[in-house]
Amino acid sequence: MNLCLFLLLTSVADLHYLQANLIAIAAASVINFGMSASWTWRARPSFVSASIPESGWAPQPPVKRIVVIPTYNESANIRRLLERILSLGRDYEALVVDDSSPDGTGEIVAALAASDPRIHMIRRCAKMGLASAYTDGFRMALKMGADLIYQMDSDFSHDPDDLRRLGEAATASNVVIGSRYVAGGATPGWPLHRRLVSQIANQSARVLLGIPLHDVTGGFKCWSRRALAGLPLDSIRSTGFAFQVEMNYLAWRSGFPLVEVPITFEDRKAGRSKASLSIGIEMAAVVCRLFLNPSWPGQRRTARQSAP
Ligand SMILES: Nc1nc2c(ncn2[C@@H]2O[C@H](COP(=O)(O)OP(=O)(O)OP(=O)(O)O)[C@@H](O)[C@H]2O)c(=O)[nH]1
Ligand SMILES: [Mg+2]
Repeated sequence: MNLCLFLLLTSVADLHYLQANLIAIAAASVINFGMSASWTWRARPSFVSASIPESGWAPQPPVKRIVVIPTYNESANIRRLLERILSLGRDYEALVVDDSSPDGTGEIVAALAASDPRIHMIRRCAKMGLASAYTDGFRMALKMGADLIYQMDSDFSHDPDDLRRLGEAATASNVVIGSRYVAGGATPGWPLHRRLVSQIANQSARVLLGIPLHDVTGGFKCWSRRALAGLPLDSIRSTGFAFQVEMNYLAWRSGFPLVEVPITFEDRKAGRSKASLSIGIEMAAVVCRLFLNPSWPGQRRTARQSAP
């Protein structure tokens, strides 16, 4: 497997030998370890049927929808993004969680919020990572009385128009994931090596943790109030993008059915990505931690008991 991957990466993706070899070794090890573990010596995690909440959700209009958007240096995108979200309807509100972006993103949002009561902001004093930006935003959205809480990037990788489809699917299920890897989903323009890395991360998380999703690492989601309030957000230990996997894991272990809605993920056109090698390493570490220590706080407190 290692050799095949190595040959594929050097011939098709045109990677340097050293890079190709490292990626091939890592991928082969993870796949090998995952397959051995799940099929030979590890029992699958099991549900406690009493903890599975009803999948249906019957919102009473007007529905309060809050879109939580973490930002760091997104001044090129944020104004247009907020306009697009708010144009979807009066029931949409936006909550930006900005980490004192040096490029003035926070000032733009503050100015817009001064004239539009549907725009809110949490301003944090320094760059503290995606995970805590989201958990702070989720807690605030719940306090504000949101019925549906959406999460999305601010770089137009997630199409604001898809919020409608995610929200519609949330009437049948408490947790809706925008998925690049179900029929109808797409990642146009991605080079082969990026597809490979993304697939390896997804398959590893799926096989090792058993999360029944095609897109475990994506960040475009819609949560019902019931689901989000039922998750032990205080137990999240990720700081970066691994947060997306950890939240899916918590939701699944809480017994919430996870529904995937196809999305097209576009690469950002403006601003700079914050993705880095250390974030990738954290993702691998979080998957290993959850795999090796499948006990988690939600087991002591079922979602049905804790949801308001
Ligand atoms: N508040 C806050 N937001 C962050 C932080 N890191 C990233 N973000 C935001 O999280 C979202 C996703 O980050 P991106 O840089 O687009 O990373 P990505 O989508 O994984 O990578 P690309 O596909 O290369 O864009 C963006 O809206 C960022 O501005 C952070 O430390 N704090
Ligand atoms: Mg992005």
